[in-house]
This record gives sequence, C-alpha cells and structure tokens, in this order.
Amino acid sequence: MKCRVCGKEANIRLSAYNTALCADDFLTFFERRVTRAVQKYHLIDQTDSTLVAVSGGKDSLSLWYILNRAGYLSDGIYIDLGIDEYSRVSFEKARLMADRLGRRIYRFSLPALFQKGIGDLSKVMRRAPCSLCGVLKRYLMNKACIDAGYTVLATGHNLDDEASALFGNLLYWKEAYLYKKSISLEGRGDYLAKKIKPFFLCSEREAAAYAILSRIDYVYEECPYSVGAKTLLYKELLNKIEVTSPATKIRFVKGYLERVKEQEARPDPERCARCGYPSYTETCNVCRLVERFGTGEAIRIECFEPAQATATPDISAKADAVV
Ligand code: Q46
Ligand code: ZN
Repeated sequence: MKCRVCGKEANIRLSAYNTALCADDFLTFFERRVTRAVQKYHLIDQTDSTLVAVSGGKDSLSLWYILNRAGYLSDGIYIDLGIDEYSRVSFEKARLMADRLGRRIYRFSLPALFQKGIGDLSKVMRRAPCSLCGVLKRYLMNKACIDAGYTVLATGHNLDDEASALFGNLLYWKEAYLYKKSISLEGRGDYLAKKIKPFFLCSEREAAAYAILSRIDYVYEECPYSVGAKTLLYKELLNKIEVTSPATKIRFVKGYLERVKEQEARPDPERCARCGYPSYTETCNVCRLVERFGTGEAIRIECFEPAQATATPDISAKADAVV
C-alpha cells in the first residue's frame, strides 16, 4: 500500500476517500480538511476570539492544537466533573497541551461549585449522569465564553459523534432534536456564544491517528459514565456498515448538513430570570442547582496561564498551498 501523494509506504488507509497516505501526508491532509471546513462554513472570522472545550481526550486536544497551528489562536476551557482519577488525569493532559501551545486554560470545577462530583450530584437529583452533565457543560462553557470575552466556542465533536446522534434521533423520530445540530450555531448578543464543530466531517479514527502522529498526550480512558451508552452501539453499527459501504457516514452527515440549511431561522432563546443565560424555564436548571447544592459563593472560573510560551508552528500558509 503506497502513499497517494509521495509514493512512500502508506501508514493509513482512508477507505472513505479511497486512498492511502504516509504519516506526513496524512497530517497535512487532516489539517487541510479542518482549516478548509473553518473557511468554507465561516466558522471563525478574523474578529473572533475562540475558546476550545477541552476534555483531555484526542478530539478536543487535536482540535485545539490544529486551530492554533492554523493561526486561529485560541484558549481552552475544561470542566472538572469530579470523577476522581479520570478527572485529575484529564486536566493534567489538558494543561500539558496548554503549555505546549503557550495558551491559557480555564477551569470550572463541579466539586468546588457543589461539593459534589457529577456521580453524587446525579444521585441526589435522580437524574442520569450524562443528561445532567450535558446541561452543566453547555451552561458553564457558554458562561466561560461570555464572561471571559470570547465570541466562539469550539468543540471536538467528530463525524462519528454526529452520525450516531443523527442515527439515534432518526431511529426514534425525535423530531424536536433532529434539526438542532449543525457545524455552526450562531450566537446571540451578550448571552449566547457562537458554537462551532470544526471536526464535523472528520472521523474519530482520523482524529485518533492525527493525535498519535502529532504526539499529542491524551487520556485514553473513556469517561466511566459512557459505558453502555446507546451512542456507542450506534457508532459500532455505523462502522459495520462503513466496512462494506465506505463513505456512508460522511454522506449521511453531509446530506444532513444540506437539509439543516433549509430549516427556518431559530428563534431567540428565552433567558433565565436570574443569570440571564439561555433557559427554557423562568429560572434555568443550573441556577436551581446552585440554589439547592451550591456553596453560597458565585460560580467562579479559574484561569491557568501556560508554564511557558512556546512558539507553535504556523500551518496557515501550508494549508492553502496543498491541493
Ligand atoms: S456526558 Fe456522560 Fe460524557 Fe459527561 S458524564 Fe461522562 S460520558 S463526560 S461526553
Ligand atoms: Zn440561570
């Protein structure tokens, strides 16, 4: 198997593109796909300042790394869910990347906020950890963006995440959620940051290969609460289909993107009467949680400066030059 670009021995086969590439050409290929998506879908403008949601995993750390290499200088936000060793190691990896990039990282800590991690909090709330986690992460990441003056929040959701979520929503005809996802969701004034997913069309396998080949030190373990999640089953099923019919996932998600464009403009979300952030109810879920379990102190974000400012190689010129 030879690299399609240079003819050397290939390191990765990309069946969806009917090609194979060596390590160097794969890195260029992947970076170019991400920067092209940023340009094509107008994800980040010159006037934007970007915050990347980092979990310590391969997707978010690779995204943070690529954006900075491409000249989209961005800082990170980490939510400490209070899951013992897993959270400790995850933050360690996120900080390593912050130092490598010479960028700032912010942290919201659930144990500091509620004196409980996501596990205990979900028990007292009688709510599934992932559902509660989703509510808290959405709120805190948006708050971090707005409070610290960033205009765009970037997340590392990849093609497999999007395809499995879409598959699940279709399978159960969850129409209310069906058209809520996109590669980019516009912000609203001073209370809702724009959200972007630059890896929307990049597979999980490609992101993992990029992380390994770029020597990104990421946390290999999955969050313990992800065990048994339906999305993992959907990913497995879609990967099986992909083996016999390469490029199915990307066609599925691209087809969705074309259709989502045709949907009506989203109405402005209502705002929480207490904190002013988006809410479906008069007082948002997080304000109610803080009232019940908070320490009495305001929600505080920690900011960590990088240990040293290291120059990050600029790929913006290279990304344009490669065909
Ligand atoms: S939702 Fe659930 Fe994830 Fe939160 S509790 Fe862990 S598995 S981290 S994306
Ligand atoms: Zn609120």
